[in-house]
Amino acid sequence: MIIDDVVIKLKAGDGGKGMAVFSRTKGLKGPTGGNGGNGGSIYFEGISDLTALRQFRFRKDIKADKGQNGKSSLNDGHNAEDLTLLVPVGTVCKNLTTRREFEITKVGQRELVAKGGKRGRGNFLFRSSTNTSPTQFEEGREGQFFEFQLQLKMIADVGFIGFPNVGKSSLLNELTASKSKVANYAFTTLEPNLGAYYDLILADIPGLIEGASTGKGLGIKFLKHIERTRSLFYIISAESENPFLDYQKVKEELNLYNKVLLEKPEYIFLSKSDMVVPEKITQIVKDFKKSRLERDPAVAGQSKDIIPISIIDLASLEKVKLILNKIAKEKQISLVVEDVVEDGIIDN
Ligand SMILES: Nc1nc2c(ncn2[C@@H]2O[C@H](COP(=O)(O)OP(=O)(O)OP(=O)(O)O)[C@@H](O)[C@H]2O)c(=O)[nH]1
Ligand SMILES: [Mg+2]
Repeated sequence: MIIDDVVIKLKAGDGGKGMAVFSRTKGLKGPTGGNGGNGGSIYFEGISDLTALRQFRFRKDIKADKGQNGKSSLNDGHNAEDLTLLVPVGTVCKNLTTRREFEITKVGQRELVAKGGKRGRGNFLFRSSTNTSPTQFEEGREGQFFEFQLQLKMIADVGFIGFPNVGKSSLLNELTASKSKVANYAFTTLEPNLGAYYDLILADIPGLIEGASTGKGLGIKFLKHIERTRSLFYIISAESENPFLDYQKVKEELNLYNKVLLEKPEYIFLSKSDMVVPEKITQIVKDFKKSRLERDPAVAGQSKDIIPISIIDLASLEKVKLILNKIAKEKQISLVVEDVVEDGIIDN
């Protein structure tokens, strides 16, 4: 089970207390109280494991160690170790106290999220020409305490969307090594499934139903996982009474959730094409194109075709792969451009 939204409490370690002590030993006479150690800080660090938020399921109170108290004979207490929590790339981290928000976008990215308390000074450091026997010492400072909300926005390249039972998981399994559960009833998929097609991450999300954007079915919880995708694959069943209406209903749910989803390049597939006679497929494809030209001006510039596919028709799956190869190529180009911009080679 993927954990994608969790609130945790972070308490950085307090600083250790300074010591106030006097030595009577010859050669070391006077104040010899050591300083405390600094408290441990807490960091987040990005990793590629999308399931990493699972560690917080039963571990919501996280504390870094305190610094050790100062000791006699000028011995300082040890600094506490910092604590590093590994969170998946694509996690939006919101400090609920300060409202600061940032995102972990890269593997190895490290962010300080709760600073450890500073050490307290021992009485040795308080001596001066006017006070050679200070009794002062400091308590360590408190480590920071914050509540954080961690939300995973998966970074998939292609999102599969459509009504329940249209074959989204079956398609994912055919294209990747994913072993998503497939069955002939609605809501078989309860959590998003990911699969890798070479360098592309494909995400199959639970089926949407009308009203998903307002919380019906399982839909809305998972729509955030497709906010970041490069492209969307709409999967419409050939067994549907009205494939174009299905397509429009799914789009409307996306529109109500976040208009930006409609701006993504889209590809539309007519699944289970083997269940319908070829003449009917031809008719659906023709009607679909016509309706889309008339009623869907938002997709100007995109292909208006619905592409028949079936998991038992290998030639049709090859067509899907050609599209994925094209998306993979575009991704490579855009990653190179992003790197170049980041390295400052392109500078405007
Ligand atoms: N004949 C035929 N059956 C298919 C095809 N693709 C999927 N199916 C069947 O359709 C049913 C639903 O498939 P799933 O892949 O579970 O559908 P889904 O869209 O993931 O469903 P949800 O997870 O409920 O949203 C299963 O019984 C599949 O075996 C296809 O191309 N042809
Ligand atoms: Mg499924």
